[in-house]
Amino acid sequence: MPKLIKITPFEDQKPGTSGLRKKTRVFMQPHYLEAFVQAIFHAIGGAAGKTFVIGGDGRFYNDRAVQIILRLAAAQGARGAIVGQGGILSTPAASHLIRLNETDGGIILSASHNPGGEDEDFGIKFNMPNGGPAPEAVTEAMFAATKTMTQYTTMDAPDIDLRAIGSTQLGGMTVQIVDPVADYANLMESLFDFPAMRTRFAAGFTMRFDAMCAVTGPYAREILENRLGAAPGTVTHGTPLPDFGGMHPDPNPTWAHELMTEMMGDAAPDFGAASDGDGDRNMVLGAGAYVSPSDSLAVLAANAHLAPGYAKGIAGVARSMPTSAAADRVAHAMGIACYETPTGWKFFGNLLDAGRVTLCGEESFGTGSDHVREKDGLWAVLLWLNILAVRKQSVAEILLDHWHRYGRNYYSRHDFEAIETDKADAMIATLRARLAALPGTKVDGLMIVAADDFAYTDPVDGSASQKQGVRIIFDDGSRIVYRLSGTGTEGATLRVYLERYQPGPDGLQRDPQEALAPIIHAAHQIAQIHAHTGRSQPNVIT
Ligand code: G16
Repeated sequence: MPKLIKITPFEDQKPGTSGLRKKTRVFMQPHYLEAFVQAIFHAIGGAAGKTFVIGGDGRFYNDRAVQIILRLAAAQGARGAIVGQGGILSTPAASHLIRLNETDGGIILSASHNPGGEDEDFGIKFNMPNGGPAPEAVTEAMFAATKTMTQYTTMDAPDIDLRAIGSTQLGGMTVQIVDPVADYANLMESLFDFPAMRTRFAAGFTMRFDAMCAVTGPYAREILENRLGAAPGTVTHGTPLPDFGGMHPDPNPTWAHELMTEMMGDAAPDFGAASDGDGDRNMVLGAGAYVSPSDSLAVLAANAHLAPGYAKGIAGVARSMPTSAAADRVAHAMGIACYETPTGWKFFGNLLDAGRVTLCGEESFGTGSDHVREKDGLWAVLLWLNILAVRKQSVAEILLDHWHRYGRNYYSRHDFEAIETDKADAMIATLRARLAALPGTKVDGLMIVAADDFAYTDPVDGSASQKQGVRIIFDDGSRIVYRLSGTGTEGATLRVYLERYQPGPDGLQRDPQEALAPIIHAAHQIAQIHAHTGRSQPNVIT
């Protein structure tokens, strides 16, 4: 029997870049998760008669949250729920299940790359029937609903056994527990040249995949070790743990330091990769070679046709504004469209649905294609593997060849984490107030030719988004972008994105920090980072 629970509305349930992310204990408060799920149902016109995919990255509270969501959905007349066994689904696998089963959307539980545990982070987001994150109009409707949410409907029912694959009933709702890996692995096999990759592994090609004790472990083991024949032990930290083994599951040089050390060492495997908490991010490395995410997108765009799923070519490429313009150069040379969107995978959805682009990527270690509507860590790793298998060159050789052909967009992101929010806001406000006066002025001898706050109008549905990052552009095309992260849960994170183009053929193999040094210095001067925040050094550099 459905039962109505009266509550006082929560005032802090505003979704950020990718859903609602908070400390786990915030979500564990009575009624907190329920209120947000009720707001999701409200924003999509109710749950009655609908089917949803439900799953998460296995972090602390994942299992309990799945049970809560199932009870709300069943009590409100949902027809069905497709749940990953154990409540587990990587974000790209959830996106695929939504599309494969043509459901009315899905609820994904994850705080992505943020640490997990009772004292760490938790998150929830809704994905649309196209498999992609809810666009801003829908997340705004959810937020509006939370502000007046005075009741929700649930039911008294015992927990479902999430480990038992098969169908069961919860009230009038059919709950189908599915293998979280199989359909996703089949999709990958349909896109890539598995025989070529198998041959390569059989010939002694070596790889390390660091799953960071997060959700991709079982996916990577099945695909890399079982289906492609990579040596057992290729996948490390392959068992998902509720606290990710205390690791920070963010695949970047700072947090995936174990993999970095191995790949930069004397006994490095041929190829290295890591993924994040929910499996949508990736970092890619060769022996002695780090591939920046912006370069990765450009290399994948230039070589995608080598994989069977993209043999016909790609329609276009999209990147988030702070991502480097490396992919633009490839698109230009190929004569295909290139789009620049705000940060957030949700902004790629319309372009993918409309067939305007095939590949998308972001500097924040996200790459994907139109096979799902999320970024996809293992997909990117497999496309790289496919390219390596066909070209029979090393990662370093492929990178160098790419830079010789297109020039190199030196790129780095400097993060200043856990700044006091009011100080970060004041810094950005001061910067915004100065934007009109900056063009025509010099900083450290560098001439500023343009300064603005990025605004975007979606070319498909005309929706507009303002204030998506402050851009400072110099006369040689170099660029600084300042943004405050929309995914943190503690204070503010200032992201400073730095880029400089080197045409080549000389100067292509410098250390990015050294190549960008004048721009880094100018970035501190222009925004007065130390004066505003007390910080003179970033704590994460990617
Ligand atoms: C999310 C979004 C990405 C975004 C990233 C960083 O990724 O889906 O589109 O680039 O956050 O956003 P921010 O700079 O606002 O922190 P994920 O992997 O956290 O879901």
